[in-house]
Amino acid sequence: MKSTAASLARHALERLGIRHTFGIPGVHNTELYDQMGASDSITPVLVAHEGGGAFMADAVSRTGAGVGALLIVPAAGVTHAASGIGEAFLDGIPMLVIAGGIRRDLGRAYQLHDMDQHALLAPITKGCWRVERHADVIPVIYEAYRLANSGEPGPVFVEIPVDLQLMPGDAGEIPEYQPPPAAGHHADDAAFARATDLLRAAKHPAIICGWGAVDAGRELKALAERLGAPVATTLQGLSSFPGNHPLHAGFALGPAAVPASENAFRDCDCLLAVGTRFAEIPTGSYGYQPPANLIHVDINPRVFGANYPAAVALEGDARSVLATFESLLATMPAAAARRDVVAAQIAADKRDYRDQWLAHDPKGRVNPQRFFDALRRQLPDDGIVVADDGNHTFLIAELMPIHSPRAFFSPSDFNSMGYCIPAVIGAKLARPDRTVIGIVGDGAVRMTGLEMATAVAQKAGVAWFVFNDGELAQIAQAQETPYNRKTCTVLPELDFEALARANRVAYRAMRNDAEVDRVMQEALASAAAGEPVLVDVRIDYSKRTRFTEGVIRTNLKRFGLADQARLVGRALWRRLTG
Ligand SMILES: Cc1ncc(C[n+]2csc(CCOP(=O)(O)OP(=O)(O)O)c2C)c(N)n1
Ligand SMILES: [Mg+2]
Repeated sequence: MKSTAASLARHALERLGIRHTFGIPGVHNTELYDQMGASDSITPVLVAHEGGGAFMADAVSRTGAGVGALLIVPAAGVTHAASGIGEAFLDGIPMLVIAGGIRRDLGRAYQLHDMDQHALLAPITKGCWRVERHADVIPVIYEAYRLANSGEPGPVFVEIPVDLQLMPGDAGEIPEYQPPPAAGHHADDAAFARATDLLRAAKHPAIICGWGAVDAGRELKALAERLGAPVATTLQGLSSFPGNHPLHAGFALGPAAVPASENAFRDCDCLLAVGTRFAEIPTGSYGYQPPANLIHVDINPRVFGANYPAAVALEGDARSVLATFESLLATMPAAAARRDVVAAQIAADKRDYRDQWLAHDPKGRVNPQRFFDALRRQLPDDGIVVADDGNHTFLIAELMPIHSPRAFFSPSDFNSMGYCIPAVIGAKLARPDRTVIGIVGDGAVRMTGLEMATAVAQKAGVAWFVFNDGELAQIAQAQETPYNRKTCTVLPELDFEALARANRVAYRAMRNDAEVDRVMQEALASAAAGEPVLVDVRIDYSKRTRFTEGVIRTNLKRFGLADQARLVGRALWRRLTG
């Protein structure tokens, strides 16, 4: 049978259940676009910028309802998309990236978009392919997709040269897609025995979970309750354990953590880490020191010992490993007394921290705790909250309990600003049944804000809350003490109402505490009615998060005494001299 590579690619994507592709057409992929446009099951979504498209695709995958796909031009489309591909790579999110490739049949050099895209993408993808003949189109897409979804997931890249897209060729035998085998575990009985011995013997066991545990909520709850163990989460794993569970201690570990977590983990003598890599954010720039009895569970064995040595390392899928723990510990009496003590302390610490925020005078602006109290009251339990990167991210992590799995997304380890506005759209397209809202900094809005028009075009009813403080706060706050100057972190003014109007989305201002409930209600009603809305939140940033304070302290301690003296001296001098 003779087919064009474009029609073969469409067949593969339809079989894989891809429902949206994100990108922009160009001369190297219009044939692919024509095919996708003719498909009954695939909607090719036109984005404003491929970077936004990549964040949308990433968010589709994070919902768990399918895998996000990009359809982009070579070179310029690839470099634009690279931030979103990099985010998916470091955060372990599957993504299928398809780009056209230059013609190989002309024998000409210096064609448009001619560059080695594979060299560019190699460090931020799990695998890259260039299809060389028609018969390989479907097998290569299937192989790439399988790799994207096996082990620790991640993005993959397939280049389809434009001459193959345009011309029919021998399609060969069309295979069926074979999904990767169900993820189990590769740990032996002896390792499980050592781990369960440590857990049984521990006086203060505790659990930290990351995104790798996001689908293991039931198993985590059962284990935490049996052990009477507090549970902290990473930033990316904020939705891996319900924020309203009595053993939920909160975000991060150590001196940069919320007080409930710092206190609950202080005497920890055995730490069970599930689906986390002890990366920079959850450890507060490595200010946290785990106990020697560290049991580390992860699907990717390269994470073991990367930052902290594990007493026992168990390679495997979180659900599979935790289910095995559950059966091995079935005879252990539940530590009910410990559970009650731990839960009571967590509840008291959370109350106290919340009260501290409520007591802080927002000086006529919006108090962050009042904002998140209203959001939690009005958002359904399974509503999806999407963050960008900045001070607002850590406010969410500390002040907003997330109740359901896969209900919080953030650009975590690649830490790419510009994520939120497009990711909200991707999440809503993948889960039209869910309420999807974004919380985004006024700096990040500038990067991908024109993607709001894409929500209108796709009829995605979503709400974005811009935390409007006039600064790149997360960095400005870190400049304040050591430099006493804010070089390049004070933003030029931007008219958000005009930006909303230009994108044809609704606009609301939330100026102070008195307006929080009403404006929140109006915004969520607008989103529910299918009308995207931008909410300009005059947020008060005068109180620091625990995270920022903890990280600044940890990094200052890292300098030797002489350098500390030099930095403090410079800060004092600048304070005196202005
Ligand atoms: C692409 C990119 N550029 C720069 C940074 C560095 N950075 C991290 S947070 C931040 C401030 C973000 O400012 P804004 O969006 O206003 O959020 P806020 O901190 O004020 O809540 C910056 C510049 C980054 N993470 N990503
Ligand atoms: Mg800001």
